[in-house]
Amino acid sequence: MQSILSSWFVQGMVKATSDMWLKGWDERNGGNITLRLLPEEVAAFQHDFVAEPRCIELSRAAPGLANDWFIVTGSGKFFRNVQLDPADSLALLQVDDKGLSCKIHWGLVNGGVPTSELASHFQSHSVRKQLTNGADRVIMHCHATNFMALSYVVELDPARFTRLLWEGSTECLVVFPDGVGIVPWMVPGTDEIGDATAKQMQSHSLVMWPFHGIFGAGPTLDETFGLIDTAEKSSEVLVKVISMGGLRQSITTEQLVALGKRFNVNPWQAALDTGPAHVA
Ligand code: 2HA
Ligand code: ZN
Repeated sequence: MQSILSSWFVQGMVKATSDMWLKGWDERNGGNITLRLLPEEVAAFQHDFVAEPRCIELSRAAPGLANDWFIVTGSGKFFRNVQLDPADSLALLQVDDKGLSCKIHWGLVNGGVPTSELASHFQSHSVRKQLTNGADRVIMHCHATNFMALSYVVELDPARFTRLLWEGSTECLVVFPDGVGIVPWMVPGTDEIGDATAKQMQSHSLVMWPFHGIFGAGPTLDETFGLIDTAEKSSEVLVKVISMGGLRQSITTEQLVALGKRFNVNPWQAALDTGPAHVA
């Protein structure tokens, strides 16, 4: 019998959290990941489940996720430590048939609860699951350093900020043609920031939490990590460019349109229309 520790989803969470730790995006207990799983993917590991699963009430009902399975990072757990002891840091849970609570079937062996950002994750999962016909299965949050740094100096307008990132690296428009949403600074771990984030997830796969970090949505752990990594790479270039005195030349609107055509993506019109990026 295969141990759940060697399952693709536990190993995938180990890889994602380890890579994010090495990137410097997840100091201490910063960051959280949730991955939606299909019943047939977890069925083979029932022999590792606890006999009496603990039940956790959800702060906000998630009827769109009724009966769904998730593997999630634990509240207060360090990404650095997931690779050392996945069973202590991760939880495998199933939402009940009304979307009001969830049961922890594996993990958090030394106690604890799922990520403090479960509200933002579940509200965003509900939106992305419906929007993508079930294709999106991952919500990922971290404190990507350069992306955060930009939030202190750029205009906090989603179309203007998207345009800036698209110009910061040629890959960006192809990887996130829907652009980046922005919520106001809000207290983390609340239903309110969850609502605001999920609303942005209706039209963007990336959302900025100013002075805090980034939320990304995608079909797999690799894709979602890659999405955040691409936005962070462009942010790093832009931090350097702005530190050297700002943009002297950049990718033009016509070139961005050509890029979209070549790679068969539909760039967010508002970010094309807003005109060339500049940072005051
Ligand atoms: O889990 O990153 O936003 C720690 C956080 C909260
Ligand atoms: Zn955070």
